[in-house]
Amino acid sequence: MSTPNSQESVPRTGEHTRTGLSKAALKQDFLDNLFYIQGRFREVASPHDLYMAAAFTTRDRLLKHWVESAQVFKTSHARTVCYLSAEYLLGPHLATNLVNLGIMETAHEASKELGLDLEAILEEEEEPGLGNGGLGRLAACFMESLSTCQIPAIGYGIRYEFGIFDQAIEDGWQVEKTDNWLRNGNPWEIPRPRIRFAVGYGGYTESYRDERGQTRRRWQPALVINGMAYDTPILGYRTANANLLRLWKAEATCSFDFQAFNTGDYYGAVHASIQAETISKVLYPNDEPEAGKELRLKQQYFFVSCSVQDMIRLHLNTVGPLETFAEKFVIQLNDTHPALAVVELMRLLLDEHAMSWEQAWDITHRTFCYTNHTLLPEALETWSVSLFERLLPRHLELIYEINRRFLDEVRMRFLGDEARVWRMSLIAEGSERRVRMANLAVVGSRAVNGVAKLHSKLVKTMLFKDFADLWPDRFHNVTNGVTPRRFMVVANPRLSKLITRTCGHDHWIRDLELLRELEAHVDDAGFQAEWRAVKYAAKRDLVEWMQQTTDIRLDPESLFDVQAKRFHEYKRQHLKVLHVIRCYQQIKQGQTQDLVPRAFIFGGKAAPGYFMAKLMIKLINAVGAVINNDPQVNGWIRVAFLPNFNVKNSQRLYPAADLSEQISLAGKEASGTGNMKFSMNGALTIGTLDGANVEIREAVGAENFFLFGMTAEEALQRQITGYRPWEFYQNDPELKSDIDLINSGLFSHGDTQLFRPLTDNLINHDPFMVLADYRAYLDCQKTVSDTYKDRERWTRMSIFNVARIGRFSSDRAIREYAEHIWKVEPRVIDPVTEVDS
Ligand code: Z2T
Repeated sequence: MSTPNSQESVPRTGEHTRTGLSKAALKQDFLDNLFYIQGRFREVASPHDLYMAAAFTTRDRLLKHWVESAQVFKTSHARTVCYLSAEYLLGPHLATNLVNLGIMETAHEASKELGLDLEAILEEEEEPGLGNGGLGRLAACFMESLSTCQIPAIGYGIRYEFGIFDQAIEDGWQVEKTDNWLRNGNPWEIPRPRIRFAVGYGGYTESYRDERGQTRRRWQPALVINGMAYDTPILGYRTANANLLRLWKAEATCSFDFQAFNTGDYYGAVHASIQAETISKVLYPNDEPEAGKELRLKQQYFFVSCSVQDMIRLHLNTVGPLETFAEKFVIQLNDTHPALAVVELMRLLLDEHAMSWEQAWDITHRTFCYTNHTLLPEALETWSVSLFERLLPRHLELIYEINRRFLDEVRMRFLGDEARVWRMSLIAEGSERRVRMANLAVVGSRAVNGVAKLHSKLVKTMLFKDFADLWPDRFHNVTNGVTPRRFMVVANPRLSKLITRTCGHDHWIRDLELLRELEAHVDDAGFQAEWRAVKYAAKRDLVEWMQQTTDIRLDPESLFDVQAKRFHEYKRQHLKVLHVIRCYQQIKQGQTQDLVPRAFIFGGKAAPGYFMAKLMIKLINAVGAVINNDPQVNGWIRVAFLPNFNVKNSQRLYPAADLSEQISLAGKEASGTGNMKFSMNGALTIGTLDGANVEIREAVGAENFFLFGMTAEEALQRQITGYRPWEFYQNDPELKSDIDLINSGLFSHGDTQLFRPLTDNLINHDPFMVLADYRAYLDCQKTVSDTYKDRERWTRMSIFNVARIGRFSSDRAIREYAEHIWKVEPRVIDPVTEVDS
């Protein structure tokens, strides 16, 4: 529903309304923006000028929906989801916004008539890489699906000045380059200088008497900085709903400390403002917490405090008294990074709004929900009590009080079970006492969920077993999903057009289960040929791009075998390398009967401080250098490392993949989301029964999935009974010879030590059981090769993968959250009618 007011507030000046969707309107507004915003004529415009003009032209069209949505949500008091995430891996905005506005085709035609190439303009965009990997990308997919599903939502996070580093490969090693994504300006964000909040750090707490003579506690921080809001509209697919992504930038409370200035300490005064700005300066490039990083805790508290203060302001301005806060807002914690929000809401309700503990806790507890994204113990966040005390003394007091009341409940329920009390405490006791953020998140939330069926089961039965004993109904599963708008329509227009033509409609884009209609065509030889042609064209595109960026030549006729994801031992990129080396040795020995020509393509970043992950990257490039330059083998196999795997580059990769490598040790990968993106683009999966692989296999059919390896249970059992990797090394001559070849120096110009840390670790410790799964993996890869030789069979399997992948749309995930976790309903925004289309 649109209010009469907002109808009139959309400027209408004849044909070019700045919001019209016709080709004529797009052309005129593009030229206007080029002139009035970039200050350029068409003739002298740089590619970047053209991109900016296209972005502003598109943004104008978003703003109409966004302002309208905000107005309706505000006046109708719509229940709103607040998604709190330290990371948003958004990827380029322009193409997805054009698709969601329904004007991609029109924009293509408009560009052509202006003598411009829209593809080249899209290439110009530098993506906001405000995340590390799956967790940050999931937040971005969820924001898009929230709008598409028409659920009122605000995403809160940090406006990092530098996102995830750009990866260069030099001499085979990863080299990190700073990501200066704001350098040329960001046309998608709207600064909100009026939306600022003060955030305190340090200082002390004290008791005092309030006006009514009551004794209360308060916090006197030693340092106060400001957070300022930057808003980015996120439009849904073909809806008028546009939600808000609100990212906070840190700044000094006043840019001049006059006291210091007057005493002549000019430098000191400016220094304070630089210190404050440091807080939102850079994203931590680790997918695991870095021990004791004070700035990281400051970042977490910074964005959490701004966000909760913003919600309280919104509530007071629209609904009224805070008693109904939990009815208006539900807060979703994306892992424990924003778990401090539980304590911050308590602090604000108690200290600033004078609520009783009971009422404040009731509201807080009914507001929060928490998603866990990992079982790896090293990835579970804890902060030392002493750091907490120094940085957030009032919050530590509140955590102690939450803990005291909580542990009383545990003692009451499990009489005399002090071991359980120790395990469940929010404070880990030991030589250094630490705050357990995951326990805080579970205690503070009304719902806790994992991100795939297997993961959620392990969350409930292993990680948080004690909590599930106490509160069994608190634990849920919501399997992850990804947005088909970006990962199919934008990334793979050829496939999308083929699907639309075959189905006779494009409703599948908003209702992905409709892809099932493709099954009716799976035996149609003509359709199969078109399907293969689409994949071949995508492979050719990738070949060309790889040639330009890395100088590596790939053959589009070969099987494109791809592993692209963050580098981590548990993801087992080294298992893939052992397979590559096995193929190499087989070819060298003239045994090619089991092979098909393959391109082994790797992509992914390693945390800068993760030595083993960086060594794996070096190993891949070293093996590649030998293989690619050996004419005896390079007709069969090639190895390519695609540098700087980010959202933009991922969109080149998914459409071109024949085989998707999802080979983590079972029980370690919480869900995986790349697995879904590959499958959506017609790649077949070789994978373990880990994370969402289990459900993908169920959905596409076991006969269309290459399964290998131990189950999570078997892996656990083996760990318990004692795993001896050297036995595998000794007993399997091929495995031994593959590892020995690495140590021979063949791939390292005679250096027999370079890869020792990796090979020694495999033989002696192998924490992720690479050697135990090696033989099963190679056997399975033989099945892959055999299957690929039967092109028709492979094509049918590929079609089945796409036809049955509908469940893994993030729209489905969001609807499950909405119904089972958030209890929130869609709120449809009626589009303001166009005057010129
Ligand atoms: C991350 O990307 C994931 C988990 C984390 O645990 C941290 C980061 Cl940065 C704290 C990933 C999981 O590894 C992956 O399995 C999952 O699909 C993804 O989150 C989204 O849930």
